[in-house]
Parts: sequence; C-alpha cells; structure tokens
Amino acid sequence: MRTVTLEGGARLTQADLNRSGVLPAEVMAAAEKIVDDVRERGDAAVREFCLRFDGACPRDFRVPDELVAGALDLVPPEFLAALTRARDQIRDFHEREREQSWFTTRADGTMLGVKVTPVASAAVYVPGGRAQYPSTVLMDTIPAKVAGVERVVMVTPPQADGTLSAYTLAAAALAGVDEVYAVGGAQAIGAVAYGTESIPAVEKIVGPGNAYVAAAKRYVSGDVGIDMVAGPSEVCVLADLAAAPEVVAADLMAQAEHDPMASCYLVTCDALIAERVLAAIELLVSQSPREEITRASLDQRGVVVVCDTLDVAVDAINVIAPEHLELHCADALGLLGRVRNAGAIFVGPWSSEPLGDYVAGPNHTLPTGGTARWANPLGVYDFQKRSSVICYTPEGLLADAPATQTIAQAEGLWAHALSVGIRRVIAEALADAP
Ligand code: HSO
Ligand code: ZN
Repeated sequence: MRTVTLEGGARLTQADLNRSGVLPAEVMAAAEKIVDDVRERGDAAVREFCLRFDGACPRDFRVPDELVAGALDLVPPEFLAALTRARDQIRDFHEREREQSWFTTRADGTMLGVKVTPVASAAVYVPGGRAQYPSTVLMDTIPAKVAGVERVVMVTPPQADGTLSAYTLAAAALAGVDEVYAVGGAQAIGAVAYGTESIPAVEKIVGPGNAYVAAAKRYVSGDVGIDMVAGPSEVCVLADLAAAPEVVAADLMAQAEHDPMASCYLVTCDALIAERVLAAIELLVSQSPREEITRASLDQRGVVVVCDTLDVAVDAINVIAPEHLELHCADALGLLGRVRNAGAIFVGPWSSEPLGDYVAGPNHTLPTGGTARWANPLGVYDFQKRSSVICYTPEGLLADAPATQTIAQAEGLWAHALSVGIRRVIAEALADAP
C-alpha cells in the first residue's frame, strides 16, 4: 500500500487516490458496437458474442422454470438455510424503504399529491463466469419485488459448459426472479434494453458487472433506466489504537480479494497503526487462496492516509467517498454525523463489511468511485416512479388563475392564458348562479 501523509493542514485530494475513474474510450466503443449489433440482429448477434466471449452458448437463453426451482434441491441444506436467512433480513430491511403515494387537500378543495407506481419490468444483471454471486441475485431482485415490479428478468453469463450454477439458480428461485436467461456481458445489456426474439426488453436495468457491462449500461441509459455505472469494489477503514490490527487487515483483504482493481484505503491519525495493519496483512495474505488478486489490489491501488488530526481524517473520508466505510475507532457512533459521503457505513468493531455483503439487510449494490457524493445504494426507490397529481376545484381555479395568466403573459404564451381564462369565466358564472 502507498502512504500519503497529510501534515500542517494539508487535505487529501482526488489526485492522491489514483482512481481509475471514467470508462476507457476503447471499452465504451467496444460495448457500443456490441449493443448496436444486438439491437439490429437480435438473437443471432447475442449468440455470436456469447460464443466469442463466454466460449459457450446455451441452445435456449431462457432457463426453464423447473430447472430454476429444481436448483433448491441441488444445493447443500446449510447454504439454503443461510440464503433464506439472508433473503428474509434483506426483505425486512427493504420493506421499510417502500415509498407510499400521498395526497393533500387545500382549503379550497384542490387536491395535490404524488402517485407512486412500480416500473413494469426490470432486468437484474448478475456477474458470473468464474465467480458466483448468489448474494447479488438477492440484493438486486428483492428491492424490485418489494417495489411491486411484476416481471423481474435475471441475466447472467453461462459457465464454460453453457449452464448456470445451482447456487445462482437457487438464489433466483428464493428471491422470486420471474425469468432467468443465461446470457451476460454487453450483449445481455443490449438484449434487455431493446429486446430480441427470445429475450424481452425491460424498463429498467440494474446490477453490477464488469467494465463492458458498465459501458453498455451507460450507452443504453436514456432509452431504458439504469441504476448506476458501477466500478470496482472499495473499502475505507478509519482506525485508531483501539482497533485490532488483524481485524482491520482482514477487512481490507476482504475487499481486495474481489478484484485486482479493488481499492482499499486505511485512514488513521497514527503511523504506528498503519505499520501494525500492514504487518498483519503480510502474515495473513499468504494463507489466502486468493493471494494473487489480494496482493495485486493492495499493492497497486491500496492507500494509507496518515493524518495529523481527526478533523483531517474525517475530511479525507469525505473526499474518498468510499463505497464501504468502516469506523474502527473510539466513539465510532459519535462520528457518524460527520460522515457525508459513503455508500454504506459500518459502525464499530463488530460491524464486519461481509455481514453487509450477505445478511445484514441493507443493499450491497452501492455507489463506487466517489459517486457516493451524490448517489444512493440500490433500493426499492430505484424501482418506483412518482407521478404528480393535480386536481382543482372551481374555487381553487379562481384563486390561482390570475397568477397563472400573469406568468403566461410574461412568457408570451397566449393559449396558456386562455386555458385558465376560459375556465375562469365558467367558474365565475357558476359561482354567481343562484
Ligand atoms: N462487496 C461486494 C459485494 C459482494 N461481496 C458480493 C461478496 N459477494 C460489493 O459491495
Ligand atoms: Zn464483498
């Protein structure tokens, strides 16, 4: 890990972080070409890209419902029990996020409000290939189902033999996915954005994926809704002398093992802590079956930020705006109010980030790359749309017509003024009638 020392009032800057940032132009161009081709030629193009990139292509992209449900009998019972616990806790948490329609009535009887409606259909993208992410199946599907989305379609790359793993399928069955398609990559995004002969178009596409998937999502957004353009995973740990070095080491490695491009940040006011954590990592990492990925991430992207005061440390966290933040320090809860930017905040020594990845309940699809400055975790609200509702009475019209006519006149929009003026005449006649 690289060390940045902030002294004498210096602040952390984005330049200190060496983040990958925007999607490379060649990745964008490649993804756009794939999407355009799928839009034009449908299934035939999807099939070609599937063979080229995944090395295998199922005869039918749609996985039969019996196979999805049947996977529940194929996975070990303890996995099923764990996944069921996760499913229930994720659902409980997300139930609280559901937004309700609301209406208010003015004294003149005019009713105003917001009508909340779920999007009709959504696609959840689940990364696949070498890794399996049944947890992501739950995290992406449950908020859609809680929102009331009727048709939830899952797309995920097939394994080398063209099938999907029983773990992924069991998660789809538990989460209540309506249709499963064994297709991944930018071609899957093109397919669910525009529809092919065998894959339906949807209103909204969510879920994490590799750079090509992210690029394809960015390209189709506007024609179809997307949640966010996700980048590699990140964690930032704020640690003081109260933190156990092995625990902090394990937490940094838990993020690093995702991806050589994953970013780990350790923010501390004490250089000694950084030393101890780095020593603990050295001790532990050689025992990991994912040593190579873990080391690559920590060596190339890991940053230790040594600050001279807690204020500088909190500011550094807000500049990093990490996907995951862990507060391993005295009065962690007291610091919560000062954290402005983080996708998920893990407070205190017991709040291991992997608890949040799997079972705690909050969503693990989170804003990355500093986008936590303005973006949200994936949530039920991503699958709900709002429509404003406006319902006037004659009294309300008479009260608001003059202001409307005045503004319409100032904008030079004659028929706008007429539209309320004509009603005004009728309402006045009504009011005068015996
Ligand atoms: N930490 C990842 C989510 C995940 N971890 C899935 C394990 N499986 C991004 O939040
Ligand atoms: Zn994780």
